[in-house]
Amino acid sequence: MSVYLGLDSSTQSLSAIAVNIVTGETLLDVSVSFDERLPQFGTENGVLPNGDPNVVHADPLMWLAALDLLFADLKALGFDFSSVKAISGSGQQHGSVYLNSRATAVLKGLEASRRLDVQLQPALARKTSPIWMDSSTTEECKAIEANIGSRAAVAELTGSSCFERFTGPQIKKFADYDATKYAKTAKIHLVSSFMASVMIGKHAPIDHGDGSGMNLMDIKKKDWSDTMVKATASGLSSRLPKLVPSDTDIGRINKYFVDKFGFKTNTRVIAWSGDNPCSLIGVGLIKPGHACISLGTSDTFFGAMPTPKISKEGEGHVFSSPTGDYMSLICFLNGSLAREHIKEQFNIGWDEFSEILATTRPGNHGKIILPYFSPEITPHVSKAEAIRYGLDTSDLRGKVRGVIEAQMASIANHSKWMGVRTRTIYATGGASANREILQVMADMNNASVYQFKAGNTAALGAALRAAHGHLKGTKAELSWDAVIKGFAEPVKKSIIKPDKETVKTYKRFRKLYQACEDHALRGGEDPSPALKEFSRELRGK
Ligand code: ADP
Ligand code: XUL
Repeated sequence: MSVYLGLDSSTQSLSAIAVNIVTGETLLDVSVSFDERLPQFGTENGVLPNGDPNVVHADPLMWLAALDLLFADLKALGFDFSSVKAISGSGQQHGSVYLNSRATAVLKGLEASRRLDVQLQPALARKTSPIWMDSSTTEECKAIEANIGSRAAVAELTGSSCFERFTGPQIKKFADYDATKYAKTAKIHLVSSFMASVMIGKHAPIDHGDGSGMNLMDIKKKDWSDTMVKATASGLSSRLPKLVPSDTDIGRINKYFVDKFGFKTNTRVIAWSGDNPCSLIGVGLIKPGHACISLGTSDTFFGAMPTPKISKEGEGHVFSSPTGDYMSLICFLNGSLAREHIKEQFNIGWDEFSEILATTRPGNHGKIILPYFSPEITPHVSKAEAIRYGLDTSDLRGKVRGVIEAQMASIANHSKWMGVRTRTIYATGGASANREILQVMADMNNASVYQFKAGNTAALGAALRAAHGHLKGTKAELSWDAVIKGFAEPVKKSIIKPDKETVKTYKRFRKLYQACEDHALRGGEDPSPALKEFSRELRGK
């Protein structure tokens, strides 16, 4: 059997997909939701409640408890762990885990009779992990950029200017404000390398893909940038794991998993990566051409790139891709949680949400909402506040359409810097199941949109990366084209075509949306008269 397992440790859940690379079958697709299955950790949507909306942390022990639970679920389903040749994984990007000097011994000596979270607890130098939703490090970003010289210089060096959620600024904050605990920190992992460390029973390296999201890696040399490391925190260099290419075999599986679940002792582990680099593979974007929009907890827009092209506006990122090339990425924080905010405010289900989208008119009668229910990453908004133009707070139908049109206009407007005319969009992530949302995506971008069979393309990408990495250098080596064939392909029949009339309406809408953004964030002209005019035009149609 040529079975490969991909795990995805995301914001709200841990998922697994297993594939048989020879027969082309997907053998399982399961998930453990943190809020539902691990209520003892007290999370809301996977994160710890905090009085300060800018501070967003999670408990790394919860991710381990989820791993025990997920594998127990697979065992109960009768999954044959001994058939797995290699495992890889995907982690929510940027989040960091701080381990003390006991970690090495703890990782090595994991006992199958005891829970993972209980065993790892004494190895934590910091109880909680700041994750990608944290936006509390503006000061640190400014300080690092000043140390380097400018925002543009940091972007040129690392592929992104300093972002609050990126690991470097987060480490700086910890080192500056919690110096005692920082002194006791022996290794700082990303979510991906932390989970991989547990899988192999020793400190795992960080792959180039996830390493790109730290403001610490030289994006062209694909090695730690001494300049960035020094500008971030003293003594950081020795605390960083090694960097490796994404297809590196990082070791055999820890005995813990052999004894407890029945993996073979020679099951290999391939370096874990970030969820977006994994999704790039999971949707088959191994070459430039198409773009993918992932509607997960965050909404992301990404695509493959042969050489690094950096956003002048400082909004996007360049990451190393699992194929060894590059990928571009833009992240919008107010994704699923903003959609859910409206759904919960009016206590409706996704069916009703979709029905409203299907029965309301594009352009929303000139009503616009800037959906910053949480501080936003793109565009940069530090204060959580949804801003409404002509939209009543109790207007259910207007708000449902408003939030989706806002999200899709924002993605279309803020991805212009890539200079790519996107005619085909691959949609993935939990909300890509919703075809009414995808219709707005198609119309706003004047592009055809396709869905995927696998809901979780990050876990699928991890499974395919496991196969690619494991077979590399053997007689059975597979090209990326061969690896993705039959798995990471959109469902042809799922095509959603743009509607010509709506495309025209949205061309104008995108400009008006931009005007609202300029007014709210940059002191631009009041767009209300133009919105009224737009509303009159819509009525006349
Ligand atoms: P992540 O991997 O970031 O944890 P997922 O990609 O699994 O997130 O997406 C989960 C989200 O998908 C849920 O939070 C929910 O808001 C959204 N979702 C699920 N079904 C639908 C639907 N039919 N319409 C819109 N959103 C949906
Ligand atoms: C990407 C980002 C998010 C996380 C969580 O830069 O912050 O997409 O990876 O999914």
